[in-house]
Amino acid sequence: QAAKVAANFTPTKEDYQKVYNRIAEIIDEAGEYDDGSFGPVILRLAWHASGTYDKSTGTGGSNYATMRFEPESLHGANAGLSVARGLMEKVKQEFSWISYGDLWTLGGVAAVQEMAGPKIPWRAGRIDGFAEHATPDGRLPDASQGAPHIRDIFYRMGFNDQEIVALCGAHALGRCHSNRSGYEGPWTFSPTTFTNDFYKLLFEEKWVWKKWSGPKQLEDKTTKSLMMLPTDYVLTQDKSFKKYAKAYADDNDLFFKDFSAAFATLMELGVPTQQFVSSEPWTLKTLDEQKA
Ligand code: CCH
Repeated sequence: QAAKVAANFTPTKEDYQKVYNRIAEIIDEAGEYDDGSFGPVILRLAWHASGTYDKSTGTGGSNYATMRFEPESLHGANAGLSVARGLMEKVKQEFSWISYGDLWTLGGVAAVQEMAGPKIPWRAGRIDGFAEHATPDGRLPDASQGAPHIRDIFYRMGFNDQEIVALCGAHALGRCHSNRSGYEGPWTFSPTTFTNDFYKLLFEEKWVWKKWSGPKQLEDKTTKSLMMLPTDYVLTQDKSFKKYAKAYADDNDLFFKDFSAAFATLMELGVPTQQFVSSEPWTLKTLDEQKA
């Protein structure tokens, strides 16, 4: 451990695999928390740390891990992510050499892979920034809105319609918490396993507005135990989005391939190319693969 804090320590792929492994262990140590995994909330941290990117100004993105600072940490969209930042802080105590941006995005990669998702190619090289790099509120999507808003937000990051729809398939995982976003409930019956069920359910279930005092959200007519946000439902209503959502509902391999590519891009938003420690991305192993 002492060697790792020495100034001349240059971490290798193996060192990052050790960090990955520690995150993977923590994902599994959730006990009674939510559906028994910290994976979804760790994934959401990685996404919100990256999704602030604005291609026209080159600001935001994962490079500086600015969600550590107020007011970004207090933005409404980031409610509840202190849970994930706290878990990542435990990892940081053990591997002090890693930057927060690398740590949080590696968390996103570990979450997807450990929850049976596709492999996500990943590169190290983000550096810690300062409070003045923090981004203004309003850069992350508002779930109550429609297709124009989703396009405004994701086009600003540089994504196209196909990538938008692929990325939103992450809602196969996790749930909404009324004390965080105001919305309530999971999208799928297996919220800790990465699948294309989000798209399948969008088309197979009949979705009706939930009658409650909370924000407008949909529930499945059959069991009333699943939910969709207005922005999720738009993926079946907008002609261009619908084409991709249908394709992912019909073809899990296509979804995995497209999600992996779009998510790898998302994790690198805002990071100057010359900062990456390797030109070729690394594919890190799951805990299961290392047992074999
Ligand atoms: Fe999301 N997301 N997301 N989301 N999200 C929420 C939860 C998760 C939107 C809104 C919400 C992506 C895109 C969008 C996850 C990953 C991704 C919640 C509930 C809202 C609201 C938060 C709460 O109450 O805890 C909107 C709007 C969009 C796009 O328009 C993308 C892209 C990703 C990742 C690639 C994950 C995972 C969760 C579950 C978190 C948890 O704690 O279980």
